[in-house]
Amino acid sequence: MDKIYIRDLEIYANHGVFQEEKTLGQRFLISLELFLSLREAGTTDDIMKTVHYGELCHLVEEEFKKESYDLIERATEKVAEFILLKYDLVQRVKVKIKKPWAPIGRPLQYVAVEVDRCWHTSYIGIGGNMGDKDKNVKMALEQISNSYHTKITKTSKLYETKPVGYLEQDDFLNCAIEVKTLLNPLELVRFLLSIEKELKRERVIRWGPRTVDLDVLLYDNITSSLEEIILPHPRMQERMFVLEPLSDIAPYVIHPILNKTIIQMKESLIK
Ligand code: PH2
Ligand code: MG
Ligand code: MG
Repeated sequence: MDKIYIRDLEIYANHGVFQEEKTLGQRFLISLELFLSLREAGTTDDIMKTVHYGELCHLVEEEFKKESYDLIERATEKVAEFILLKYDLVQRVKVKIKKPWAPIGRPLQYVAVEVDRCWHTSYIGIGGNMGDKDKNVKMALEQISNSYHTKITKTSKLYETKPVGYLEQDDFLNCAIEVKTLLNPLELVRFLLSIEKELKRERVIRWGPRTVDLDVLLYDNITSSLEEIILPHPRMQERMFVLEPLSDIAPYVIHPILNKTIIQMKESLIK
């Protein structure tokens, strides 16, 4: 991927754990690597097709001075987030912040932290079979959209489906969405759980009735066996109520373990 580099942008600011650092301030050196395609700017000579690096530097300075943090980890995270939220063209950013005057009582060249952040693509399955199903699904979508860190980029049709697993319950309403998110998998699962909670989901019977169930199906090409998040979703290939909506928005996306497209998985489930 193409890149724009900014090396050692010098900013005087007030980050640090010690009170002297907060009151006196000190020098910080910010280095950035922006990952974006430069092809269109390169062929058209149009500044609108790239990032104006002068403007970026001034905005980063303003952002960096706005608040005083204890940790350079926090300050670095905020700069990365600011850039990814402000510039749609930038898909990934590396931010390195050096603190050459770190007050450790010994001479040193600098301490620094670096973070590497990007927009991730995830597919989420949504289902519900209690109360006003239409409204519950809509409210879940709205809550996801209202967050600053996750945006819905595709939405499938809504499907009325028969309950699978525990049969003594009402029909479900199911759909699937594609999101772009700054959250890591664990943060995404916890964010979705907080929405389930807000919509008054109570976990009583496994696979039983719920106002809204939000399942992370796929997250980039990641596989995970953590208890809190198994990726891809371990039962997605067995469930038509997942594959049907998902094939509306991601027919050719490949399951990273089964190595099959969503359409192929759907077809093998019919047969
Ligand atoms: N979710 C389940 C269990 N069974 N059946 C349908 N039709 N739709 C669902 O979303 C669903 C289900 C567990 O999450
Ligand atoms: Mg589920
Ligand atoms: Mg669930």
